[in-house]
Amino acid sequence: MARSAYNMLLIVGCVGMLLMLSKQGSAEQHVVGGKQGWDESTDYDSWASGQTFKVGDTLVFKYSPMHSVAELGSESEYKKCDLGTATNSMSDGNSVVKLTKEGTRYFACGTPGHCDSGMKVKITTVSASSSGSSSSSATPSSATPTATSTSTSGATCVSGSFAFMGAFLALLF
Ligand SMILES: [Cu+2]
Repeated sequence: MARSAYNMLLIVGCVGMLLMLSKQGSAEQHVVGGKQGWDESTDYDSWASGQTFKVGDTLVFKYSPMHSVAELGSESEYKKCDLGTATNSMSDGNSVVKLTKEGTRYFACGTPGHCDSGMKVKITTVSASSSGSSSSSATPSSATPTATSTSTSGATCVSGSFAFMGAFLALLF
């Protein structure tokens, strides 16, 4: 009797915690380039492949005044670093871009020569409901962050269950 009540609580607490986590984790902020930020020394392809960009997430470009951010209209402009038709040019040093829909967007630094030396990034946004696993087939390296977040929420789930049980026991006695 007591044992099954304990199990029930564990399950209810666990499910509740996971639901809360999935709601909180729905909109993420991606600092482009990670700790390095937006500069010439970062490998943006490998940075982007380790991230899952979902509709509703935001990109944050952090950079010094020698750089800027310009959005390019197409894959070919991105490949050629053709900044002639760039839209949405930003130079405030802390540029926030909201990913409002699925698809691929292209960004490059507007300072002459920087895009050609690799200061550009391609962001592919997936629907908010798709899990990290759907994109992991295309980008194998995203498997690592997915595994990390799963184990983190697992640990939170267990501790959350104990907190839930504690609250319940406090009500009883
Ligand atoms: Cu630059």
